[in-house]
Amino acid sequence: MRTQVCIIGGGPSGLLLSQLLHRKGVDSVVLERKSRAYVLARIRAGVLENGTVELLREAGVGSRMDKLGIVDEGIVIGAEKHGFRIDIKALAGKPMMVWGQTEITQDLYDARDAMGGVVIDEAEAVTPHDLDTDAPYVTWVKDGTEHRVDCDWVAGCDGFHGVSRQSIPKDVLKEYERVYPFGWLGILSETPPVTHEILYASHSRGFALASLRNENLSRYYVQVDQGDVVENWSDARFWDEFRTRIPAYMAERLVTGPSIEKSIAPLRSYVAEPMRWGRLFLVGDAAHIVPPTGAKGLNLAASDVHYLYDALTAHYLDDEDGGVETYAEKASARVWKATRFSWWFTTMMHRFPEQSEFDRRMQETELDFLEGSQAAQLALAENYVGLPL
Ligand code: FAS
Ligand code: PHB
Repeated sequence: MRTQVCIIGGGPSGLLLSQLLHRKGVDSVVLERKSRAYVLARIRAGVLENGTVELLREAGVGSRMDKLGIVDEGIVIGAEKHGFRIDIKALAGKPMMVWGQTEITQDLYDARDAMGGVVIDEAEAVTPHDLDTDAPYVTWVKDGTEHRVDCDWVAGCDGFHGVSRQSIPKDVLKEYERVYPFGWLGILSETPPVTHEILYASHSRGFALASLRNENLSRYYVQVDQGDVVENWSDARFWDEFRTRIPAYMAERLVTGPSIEKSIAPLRSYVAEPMRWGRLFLVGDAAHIVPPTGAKGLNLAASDVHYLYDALTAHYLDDEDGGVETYAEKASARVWKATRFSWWFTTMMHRFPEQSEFDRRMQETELDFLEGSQAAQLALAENYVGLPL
């Protein structure tokens, strides 16, 4: 088999890149190690930057989002007893879109099928070869048979635990990491959301977040200790804790119900460089992980896809390699800015074990300053809605 771009990973990064390239006549093969059902069962991101919304429309997968997605113009910050709103759209000039990653992945799978895109599921032992030559290739095993695809480029869209980043020599790869001493326990419940604008609540008992997927599907999170497990959290315990941490005016109207999904995600900031080695490009979670506080993970994946899509279409359609040569530098610069914002927002909003009284007062003062400063709110708004691509 031969293709122009071999894409390892069939999550949002891989499927979106494949879809965009195909619409420009650039051929790709997607190799995904899990089944579609497994990929679609993962509950992840919910808030889209404006740039991501535009890219999904360009890929031809925006119609359900435009019909069913919720356009949000602000967020609410909870500060122990009260809350205040930040008018993101008035400050940064653009709104956000609340539309679940699961829906995006479903739309991308459907679009790939409709265009006859090649997405090979349950591909085992996917292995890139000869990445530092002009003739890379990728092998995999499916139903016990080994397969090979020769290609011009390999896009490593295989997430944090994928094979692509591991293919960069140890003496070339530089890694930067901060692991946070807490995680997020998230639930989905078929209940009317307590708020239509995302709530980020800072409370002495810990952080909480209120989000939604639609008018009867709420997505809520509470900060939990590092190493905590879902088995420690009955629905009743979750609801009590969540109700305590959100502003009183929201707690009064909270509708609770059984969780239909409940999981704990660890929080880390992680960046790998370079995002290109030879004929391999790293895209999305394969290259970086951010704490979900700033709603940047999926959006950063989309911005990497934007840069690589531009680069590869210029390479094939205009015989121009400026984008290929500058992909790593441009994508990485934007990754670091989103990493900074996610770290800043996480540090301000969460309780750190053993934090000093001084640190606690700094957090309270940071929130107090944010509430009263137009400049501070503008800085948050610009980052939240997405810095320019
Ligand atoms: P993904 O990890 O989504 O996809 C990679 C794909 O590659 C997977 O399907 C995997 O099966 C496949 N793969 C891995 N190794 C392979 C191999 N060797 N061969 C073939 N295929 C392989 N982001 C937000 O913005 N907001 C959130 O609230 C949020 N919550 C999250 C909660 C959790 C628990 C996690 C883990 C992440 C969350 N994220 C959130 C971030 C998340 O949305 C990612 O940024 C997003 O999935 C990135 O997409 P991809 O880069 O495609 O990586
Ligand atoms: C979500 O809807 O899952 C969500 C929203 C905002 C975040 C993180 C997660 O910052």
